[in-house]
Amino acid sequence: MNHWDAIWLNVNLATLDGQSGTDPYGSVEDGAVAMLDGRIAWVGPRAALPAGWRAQVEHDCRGGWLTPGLIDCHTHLVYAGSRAAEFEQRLQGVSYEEIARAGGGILSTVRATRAAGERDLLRQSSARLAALLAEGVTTVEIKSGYGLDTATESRILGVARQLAAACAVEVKTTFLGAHALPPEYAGHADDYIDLVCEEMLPAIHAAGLADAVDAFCEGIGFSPQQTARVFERARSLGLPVKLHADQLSDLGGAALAAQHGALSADHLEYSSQASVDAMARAGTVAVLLPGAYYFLRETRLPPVAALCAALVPMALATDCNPGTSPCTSLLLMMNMACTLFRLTPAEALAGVTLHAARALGLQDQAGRIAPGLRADLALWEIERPAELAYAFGANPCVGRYHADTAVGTPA
Ligand code: DI6
Ligand code: FE
Repeated sequence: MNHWDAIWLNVNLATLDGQSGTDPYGSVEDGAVAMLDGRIAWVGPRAALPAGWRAQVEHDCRGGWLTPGLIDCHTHLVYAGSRAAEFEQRLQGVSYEEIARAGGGILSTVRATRAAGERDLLRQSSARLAALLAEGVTTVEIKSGYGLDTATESRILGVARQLAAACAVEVKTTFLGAHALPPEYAGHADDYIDLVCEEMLPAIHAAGLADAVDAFCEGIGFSPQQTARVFERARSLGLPVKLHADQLSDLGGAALAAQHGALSADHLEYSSQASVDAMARAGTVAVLLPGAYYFLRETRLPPVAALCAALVPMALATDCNPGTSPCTSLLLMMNMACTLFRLTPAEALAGVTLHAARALGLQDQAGRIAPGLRADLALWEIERPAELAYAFGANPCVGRYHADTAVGTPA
């Protein structure tokens, strides 16, 4: 008995499991974790290890801290080109919405992405993914939304699937056809939604390219009615939904998402108390995106106190995208969530593990160090877990272990 594939020793654990008021990290000092067949087989204090255990590989963690592998639950990381010129325009005082309405913004990235070949898209995206992984990320969600036609949306999601195969990372794909109105449908948004519902979504679903469906419900995006149509089609195909909600204005997006049983509602700067209450009732996770808040120089804060009071789980993500968050650091997002949104460092860590897993429907697979879950782990050279949110621009990750890489490999 107790013959394991690998064991981690000489280590402290932030398990994020069984969080209590006194220790929100679920800490185990001088702990041990064992893996069998890619799953966590044992976790606890080293002193409580069963007698006679054996393991093929012993990882000496040199007194560092092991956390669940980090989960970036909201990215648009497969795209081509850059929007540095728009950044310069915005710094001159032109707003994000003005740029979008003039045909720039998302549509400028759509032009670059449609023009890019698959290899080029893969190369540009791999570099961004590598930066995330270097900080201990083991699961990443990747959205489409820069194609806005069936062929390009499929190419983006296909590249996301290829990245998963190539990089020892769990990838969850999300179809975001309703991200912006493509130029060929200008003035005909309802017709584009017909295309999304009747052609794109069924084709992408049939090809097995989407794990979930998202939309951009906003003045410069799609109306609540159009969003509801996309959600109804997604649900009819058995796909879970999530939503870019209340980022620039309050269209009641988060409440709409909750009514459709969404896994998450994301951004939320303009969400009302009624939306927060609807999310709480539906069990919809709030995904906060401090990178977009910061980069757009937004001043309206997401309703963090109301979310906490309503016990809505708060996840954090990079929103990695060329227009509002050209960022590949989940650790930086943890710091910003504390400094800008007043989360605690423990809430920030839960936001990129425990709650991020729930935002992807993976709560039984990832996001905690607990028996039966995937052995996705990150090892940090730190003295206490709060250091992960405290230092910005530093990367104390010294090991990244992904369940599918047999016995786990250091970063
Ligand atoms: N909201 C965002 O922050 C990203 N998409 C969205 O719906 C930004 C996309 C972009 O500007 O390229
Ligand atoms: Fe986004």
